[in-house]
This record gives sequence, structure tokens and C-alpha cells, in this order.
Amino acid sequence: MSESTRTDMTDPNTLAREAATELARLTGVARHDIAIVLGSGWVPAADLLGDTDLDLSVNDLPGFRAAGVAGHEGRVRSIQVGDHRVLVFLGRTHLYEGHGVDAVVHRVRVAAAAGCRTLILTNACGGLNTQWQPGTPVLIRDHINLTGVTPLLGAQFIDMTDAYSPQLRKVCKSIAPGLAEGVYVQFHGPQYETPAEIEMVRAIGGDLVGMSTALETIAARAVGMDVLGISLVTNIAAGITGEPLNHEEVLAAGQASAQRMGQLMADVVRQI
Ligand code: 8IG
Repeated sequence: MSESTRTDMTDPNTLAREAATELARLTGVARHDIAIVLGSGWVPAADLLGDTDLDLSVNDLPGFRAAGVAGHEGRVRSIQVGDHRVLVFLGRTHLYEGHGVDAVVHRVRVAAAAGCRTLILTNACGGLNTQWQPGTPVLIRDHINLTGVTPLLGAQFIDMTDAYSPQLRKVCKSIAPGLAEGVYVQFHGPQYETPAEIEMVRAIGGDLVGMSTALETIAARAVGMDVLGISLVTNIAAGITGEPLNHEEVLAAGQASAQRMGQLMADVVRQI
């Protein structure tokens, strides 16, 4: 069934419009213009963006399910940052939770329905470059979607050239000269990669590995949003150092970098 014929109550775009309407009612703000998704490791950065005018559980909006991983809080805030009215999602829904790809990209569709034309996606990830020690932010230059799925249905042959806005990347680099760039590879998860999978990633041109972002970028590009992606490398990818990967260490690396990431994010939003 194509998108255009799926018009029942559970149609994802209908649900997104309903959520945006409810968001406007609860916030008293008719339109937001920038949306930010804070992934694991980035959630503490939310407090540095500015004064929160409203903080809700995403479960108060149509179409959401509770996010269930430690460090992922399913909340949404409305924050004025300089000239921008920013919708900030604390935490995201991951494909490995098993609720399907529409649940994964619901935040993106709600943001678009709420008026946002710019989407900033953040995540914590593994890095293949040993020079990127835990706590290093890396700009996403491009992605490789290894999930085997897509949020798009029907003949939506969207262009994925410059999916990660060169202009927004330039803004970021003007604020943080020397910020590295890399290709993000999205795996389904939830298991981390084997060393052999990391060798494959290296062979196909990947620099960063994670379990989010690429599907959200596809959904955002399909509705014409400009996307900025920033990864926080919180571990060196599997098999490179010989150390096993540990989720608690990943969270600790995020905590330690929250202040810097929040400042970077606030500066970027003010320059957009
Ligand atoms: I944080 O090494 C974090 N998320 N797939 N691999 C994948 N996801 C991650 C990793 C990692 N580190």
C-alpha cells in the first residue's frame, strides 16, 4: 500500500499532525522552527540550551511509546534559543525496541508537522579512528544504512546527496574549528558489532557505528528538512583495542562531555 492510500487513523502522518496539534495546544506555541533529538550521552546537554518553557513526557502526545533504555528519557521540551523556538526531544525510539520504523521516525514527523525546517540529530556511537578518544564529537558527513529498512513507503525516490547539510556543517565548523567529520553507519542493534563487522565497516568507508540517526535523516529529507548530525564518540569500536564494550562506560563518557556538547549545541542553534 502506498503512503497516499494509507489514510486510516493509524496513518503515521495523521498521527504526527495530531501530535503537533496537541503540542501547540500544550505549549501555547503555534510553530517551532528547529528540532533537536538528543541521544544517549547528550540528554544532560538539554539544560544548557536555555530556559525550558514546557517539559512533557512524549507519552502525552499521540503516537509515542515510552523509550526504555537507561539514559534515554522520553521527554520533549520547548525552548527559546536566541531567535529560534526549539523543540528538544530528550531520548529517541530505536529500531531494536521492536516497534517498527514508523515509531523510530515519529519524532521527526512530529517536528516537521510542528513547523521545524531544521533537524539536529545527535547520538553516541563507536568510532573506528583511534584518534577519536571517548568524548570526541564528530560531524556526520554522510551515512550508510545497514538496517535493511527505510521509513519510506511507495515510490518516494528522494535524493540523498548532501543529506547532511553542507551549510549547517560549515556553521558547526566555524564554531568548533578542527571538528572532525565522518561517515556514520547505522546497524539494527541492540548487540554491538563483532570485530569482523567493524572490519567490514572500515572496508565500506564507515568511520562511526551506531543504532540510530540514518533512518531519521531519511524521514527528514523526505519532507525537505535540513539535517545536521553530530555524533559523540563514547567508545572505540569493537575489536580495535581488545577491550570489551560496556554500556555504563558509554553513559559515563556522555556525562563527562555533556557540558561541552550543550555549549556547542547552543552556539550552533544561535548561528542558524
Ligand atoms: I554509544 O560501538 C555506542 N552505540 N552499533 N556500536 C553500535 N552502537 C553503538 C556503539 C558501538 N557505541
